[in-house]
Amino acid sequence: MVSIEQLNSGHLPSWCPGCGDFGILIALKGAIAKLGLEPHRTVVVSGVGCGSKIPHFIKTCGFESLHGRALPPATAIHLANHELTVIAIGGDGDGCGIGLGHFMHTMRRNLDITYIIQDNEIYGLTVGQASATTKKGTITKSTPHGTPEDAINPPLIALAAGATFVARGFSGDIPHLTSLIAQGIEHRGVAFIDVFQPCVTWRKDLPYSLYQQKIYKLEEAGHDVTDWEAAVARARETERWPIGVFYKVQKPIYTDQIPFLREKPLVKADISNVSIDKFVEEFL
Ligand SMILES: Cc1ncc(C[n+]2csc(CCOP(=O)(O)OP(=O)(O)O)c2C)c(N)n1
Ligand SMILES: [Mg+2]
Repeated sequence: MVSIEQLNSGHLPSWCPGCGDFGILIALKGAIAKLGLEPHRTVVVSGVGCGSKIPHFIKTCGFESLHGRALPPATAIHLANHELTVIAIGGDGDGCGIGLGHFMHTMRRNLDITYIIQDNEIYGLTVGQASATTKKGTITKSTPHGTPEDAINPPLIALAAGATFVARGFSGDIPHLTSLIAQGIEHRGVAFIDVFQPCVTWRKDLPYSLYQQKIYKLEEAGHDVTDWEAAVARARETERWPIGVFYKVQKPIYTDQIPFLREKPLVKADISNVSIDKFVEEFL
């Protein structure tokens, strides 16, 4: 068992005061503590961005990758040792812009990993350009006349790509977000969680109070999490913003379908009889 305090890395976040990433960090630590995960068997993998600094602030194994590349190393770590708990996390720019291909392919593969998008609807670290989730018409540093493009809807992408667990949380509701992350980690299969994360510096037009006014909880609305079409309809809502679990079903996971991975993780495979020289000769 590990407490939230024991998950403190000793490095203090340099996020702006009031940043929604603080709530996500607390919720992630809370979920790991709640599930009793062992820090040395838990890996937090990120991309590049303000939010992607998170592996520095949590005392588990961690890897900060390149921009848009949280999911490829997370996939590799999982496939090398699927007994580890792998949590990939990154911004909306990271996952819905440069990393969108990885996002969709990871969802369709049903790898048993969790992917969290810190969705502040802006490129935070590079000081305020519109991202793929910035809503049409929004004025940002890079779109002084309002962004002309329709925004990407991350839960809808995950549902379309075949994810088996799709949820949305709000960094201003830490107990609810903690529960969603814990449910995502516990889910056998890929779990996607989009998190409304206010950016208090570059999205002053999207404050905590607006989220609080707009959001409602799916679990209080009689939503059936096994109904894909109902999940799609909820994910497409714009007047009110649902949070909670949109969709959750069981399907065979990736590693169960590969005979040698079903038996044991790759790191435990006996390679004493494998001649590396033979491979080198063949491939070089
Ligand atoms: C290949 C590459 N392209 C662009 C950048 C510059 N860059 C760094 S962070 C970032 C966007 C960050 O936005 P987001 O992923 O939403 O994270 P946030 O800072 O909002 O948490 C960009 C474009 C980079 N580091 N690498
Ligand atoms: Mg962002």
